[in-house]
Amino acid sequence: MSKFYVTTPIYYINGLPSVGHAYSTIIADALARYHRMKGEEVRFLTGTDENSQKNVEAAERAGMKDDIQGYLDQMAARWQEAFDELGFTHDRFIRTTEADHAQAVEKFWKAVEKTGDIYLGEYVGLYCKGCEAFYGEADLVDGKCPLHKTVPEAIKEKNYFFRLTKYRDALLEHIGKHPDFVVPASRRNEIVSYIRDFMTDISISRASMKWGIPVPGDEKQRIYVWFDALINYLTGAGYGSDDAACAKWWPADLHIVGKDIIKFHCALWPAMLMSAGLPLPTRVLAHGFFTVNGEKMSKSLGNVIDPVQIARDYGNDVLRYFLMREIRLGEDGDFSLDRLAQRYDGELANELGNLAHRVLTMTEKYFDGTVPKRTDGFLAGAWDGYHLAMEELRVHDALEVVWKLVRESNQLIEERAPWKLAKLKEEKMLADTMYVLLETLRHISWMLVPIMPDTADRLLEKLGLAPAKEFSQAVEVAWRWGELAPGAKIEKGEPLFPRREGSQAAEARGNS
Ligand code: ME8
Repeated sequence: MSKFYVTTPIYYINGLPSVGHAYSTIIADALARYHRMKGEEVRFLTGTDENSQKNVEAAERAGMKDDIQGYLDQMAARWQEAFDELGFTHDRFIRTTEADHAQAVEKFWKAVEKTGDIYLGEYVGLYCKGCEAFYGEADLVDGKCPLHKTVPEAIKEKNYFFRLTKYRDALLEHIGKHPDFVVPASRRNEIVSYIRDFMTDISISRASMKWGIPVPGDEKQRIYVWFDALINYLTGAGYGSDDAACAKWWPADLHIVGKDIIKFHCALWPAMLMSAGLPLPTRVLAHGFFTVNGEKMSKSLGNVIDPVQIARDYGNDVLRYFLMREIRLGEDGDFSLDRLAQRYDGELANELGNLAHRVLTMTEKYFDGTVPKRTDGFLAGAWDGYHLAMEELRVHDALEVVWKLVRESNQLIEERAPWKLAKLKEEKMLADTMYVLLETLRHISWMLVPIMPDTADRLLEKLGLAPAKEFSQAVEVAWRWGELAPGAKIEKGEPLFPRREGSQAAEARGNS
């Protein structure tokens, strides 16, 4: 049986999850669900990056400077609650302050040391705490960090260094040979130019910090947070604690990251793995960043959107749908509550919700709520297009395939006008039309399983079927045309997407 090991970045917990953090995790969740649906063994890892100076400062601000771990415990618990409420299906929520992670980091450090890739050197650099990274003068804008607009601190100390430049050629060769290593292609060019022209050895310990994992053999130094954080992907596979699990899950099949952290994932991380003698992850998907109503989402602008609140207002599936539909995976985009409301009214309530409602109502009316006799279908190519899009990490295109079916079905209703067929007693044509519509709805449900899991199960229930995960045969059977059994009872129930009070669609309906 093939396996799929997918990860998200581990998040800093100096604040609560924003819709940006939810975005990476939603994509990972959708892909995890897709591979589970296919019957593969899946491991989905997410969690929190806790050995960061940022978290320490947040603890100090919260009046918990003497109990940093207590602060982290509280925050990690709040992140876990949020992720549970959002319905994420991660197999592990990893925290880098956990014991098995410290163990993995120690083992990894020693492996890299043994290769001769760690040396002691003097570090003089400009450190941005916001980024947890050093900058060269040339990287700064008006002497400030380009991301955080703060003046970085000048730091001079004896540090351990990692011989990153030793891996320059090997990294370029790997990326050249595996065009899929960095997706999408636009990011690949960016990373190649960084590796070729800018990459230097990096300092991987701090003498000045008190929080973090101690350097093995030199307890006065703490391991640089990024060196420790990246190793979480190995810890989550079992490295350092469970060799059999690690052999099964490593290498990861997919790391999902935002475009802000690709240097770490596509240069530093693979070089670290090469040095430790471990295989590299198969793919790194760098998704884009989104703004909020055209502006960067930031605490100082006070425009950080809380994903849990949106999910409470609209439902988890609506948040998932919006993020995966509005933003082409890999590109930048904008998050706007107006756009979300528009898509809800137009695509979810009107197109999908209405389709289900009309088809089920007509089945009740003309066939006493039972599925009519089978007929041939018209799904040609839809599943192929859907699978290809999911495999190539174009979730937006997979949704496009689904919406094409939704629109074609609505169009079929208009063209065939079942109410006219009923009047004219065109029984065969009426039965064929209704079977095609019901069976297409069943296929739509299955395509939505990874993307809008609650909606998929509700729709299956309306069609008189069990939830997707209770399907007892090979899933390919569910994807075949004609599996909806004639004579089965449907269950219209409540609308999938109730009209919102005050929405234009609701007003239009009220006026008609
Ligand atoms: O970088 N649009 O953690 P972090 C899209 N701890 N994605 C966004 C976003 C936005 N506006 N804002 C945040 C770190 N993200 C490190 C990672 S991994 C070994 C260590 C997402 O809390 C995106 O995935 O700053 C980005 O890469 C991540 O949150 C950064 O989270």
